[in-house]
Order: sequence, then C-alpha cells, then structure tokens
Amino acid sequence: MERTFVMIKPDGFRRGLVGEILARFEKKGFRLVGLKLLKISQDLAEKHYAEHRDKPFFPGLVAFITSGPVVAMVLEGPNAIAEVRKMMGATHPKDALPGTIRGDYATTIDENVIHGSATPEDAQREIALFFRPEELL
Ligand code: YYY
Ligand code: MG
Repeated sequence: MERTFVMIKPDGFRRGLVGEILARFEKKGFRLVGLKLLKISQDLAEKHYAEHRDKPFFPGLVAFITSGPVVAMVLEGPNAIAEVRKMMGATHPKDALPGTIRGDYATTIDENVIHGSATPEDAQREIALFFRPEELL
C-alpha cells in the first residue's frame, strides 16, 4: 500500500472537473484518505513547488496555483504514486495521451489541471504540507 498527494488545480476547479476527476480515481479503486477544498497561500505554494524555485516559470506557477480554490487529496492503493501519475498523463498536455486526465482535459502546460506526487519522498512531504495527521482517515 502506498499513499500519494493529488491536487486538482485552480483551472480544474474553475472548469467543474472535480467530480469527473474524483470519479476516475474512485473507479480505479484508490481509497480516499484525505480531502479538502482550500485556497493556497503564497507561502504554501512556494513550499509545495520549492524544487522549481529557480526555474523561469516559477513566478507564473505560484501565481496560477494561488489564483483560486484547489481540491487537495490523499489517495491510497497499490503503487498509488506511479499509477496516479500514469492516469494524469505527461506534464505537457501535448504529450499526454488521450484517456489520461491531462490528455483529455488540458491543452497548455501552465494550466494542466492536476498535480500528483512524483516520488515517495515527495508524497510524504506534500501530504504533510497539506494535511494534519488527524485529517487522514
Ligand atoms: O510534476 P508535474 O506537474 O508533471 O511537472 P513538474 O515538472 O514538476 O512541473 C510542475 C508544474 O510546473 C507543471 O505541472 C506545470 C508547471 N510548468 C510550467 O508551467 N512550465 C514548464 N516549462 C514546466 C512546468
Ligand atoms: Mg512535479
């Protein structure tokens, strides 16, 4: 069993894709362990995306991710980290296959609908950033 952190980004929320995306993960068989709607602060955005701090797209990324509500969740299941990344599709929607979330719902890299942890270390760090232990059921 593995846990991963997943977030429907502001574009996904704004476009009414929350139910559709949650349904995909539920139907796949992942267990919802934590779930919340929140508006990310500047500080949380910078911590969450710390690995990208020096990239040219960082300011735009932080502005985007703080621009409206997001849906943060923790999903649990066998190989959840890699499986969720597979279901999300490639980072750039032009490379994301049809049938993946980004492949089906996104066209540009700066608004690509969803985030999912990339590694077990990222998952642990991101879950702790967004959820208190007692919020995970
Ligand atoms: O983990 P993932 O979201 O698939 O990609 P990352 O390489 O970690 O980048 C995080 C986030 O940054 C990406 O989802 C969109 C944005 N981004 C961008 O706006 N422009 C880039 N050239 C690269 C990434
Ligand atoms: Mg990443």
